[in-house]
Amino acid sequence: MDTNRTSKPHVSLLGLGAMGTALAKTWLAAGHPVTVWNRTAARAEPLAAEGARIAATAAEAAAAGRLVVTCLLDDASVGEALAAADLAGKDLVDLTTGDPEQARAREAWAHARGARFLSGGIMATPPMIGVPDSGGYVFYSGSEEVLAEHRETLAVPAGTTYAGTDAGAAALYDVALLSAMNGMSAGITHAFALVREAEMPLKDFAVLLTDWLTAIAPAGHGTAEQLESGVHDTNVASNLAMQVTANATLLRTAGQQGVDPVLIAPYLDLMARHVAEGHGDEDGTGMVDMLRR
Ligand code: FVH
Repeated sequence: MDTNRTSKPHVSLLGLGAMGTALAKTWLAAGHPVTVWNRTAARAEPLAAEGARIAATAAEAAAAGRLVVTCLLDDASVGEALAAADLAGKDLVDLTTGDPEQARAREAWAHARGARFLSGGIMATPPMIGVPDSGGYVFYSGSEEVLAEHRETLAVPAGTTYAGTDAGAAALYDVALLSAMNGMSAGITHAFALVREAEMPLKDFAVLLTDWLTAIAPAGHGTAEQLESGVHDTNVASNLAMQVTANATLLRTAGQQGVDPVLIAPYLDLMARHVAEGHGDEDGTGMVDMLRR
């Protein structure tokens, strides 16, 4: 081990895919002693030149220090990789994407092996890791003590946001934000399909699109307020009845442009159903609870 890397906490990192490699490089650059393991050993070798110690097995990597971080493909690969590792007395921080139930089950699995557990949901892409102003961060949930003890180390690659004691919370908020992103991406895809052959250069349209989405995004605050108060029909600027009438224009325009409305139709259908059920004077907030039926 590099003798200069002794004053900062050690990190055992399992998984050197695109994200794991970015994490490893950031901790190494910050002067942390890092022991890495990857199923395909060749992916670990370049990190030796940057100061990483390469473990031959996942169990050896886990044995190298108290803080054990996993960043593997999926939850099943975490169980496989750590099957033979002694986790007694370890703090396992799992940054692998999974669903809330998997995170809770992984916490119970870690506790049964004598480890404390913290689940993480990474809200960043690999190029955002270690870049302070990138906007990237990681949701953490589970043991608040583990986060408190390792926060300084965990904050090196990206910001830390604690989501609660339920180990499944980080996964839940991660998935909620990714789901919202997918809805936005569906809208962006549909919008570009509409204007694909139109006069305006697409890069100019992209400016309009980005500005519009940025202006509209704060509507999420109003949604939260209405859901918390249970009042959906006061201060309504754009009622659903009007919106559903306008939606017919959206669908006709898609037809005129030869664009399949498949990406927006389910949402428009849900709006029409809500109006048919007597909620035309509200905005769309009530549809949140419609989905939960
Ligand atoms: N990359 C991204 O943009 C996203 C951003 C948000 C968070 N995700 C999640 O991070 C986890 C790792 O993602 P990744 O980008 O590093 O993924 P890959 O480059 O595909 O690397 C996968 C690593 O997992 C290893 N692995 C797969 N199966 C097993 C197994 N059964 N046992 C042990 N290791 C396994 C794989 O090893 P190898 O193929 O090199 O041998 C890689 O190290 C992920 O949960 C994302 O959803 C990234």
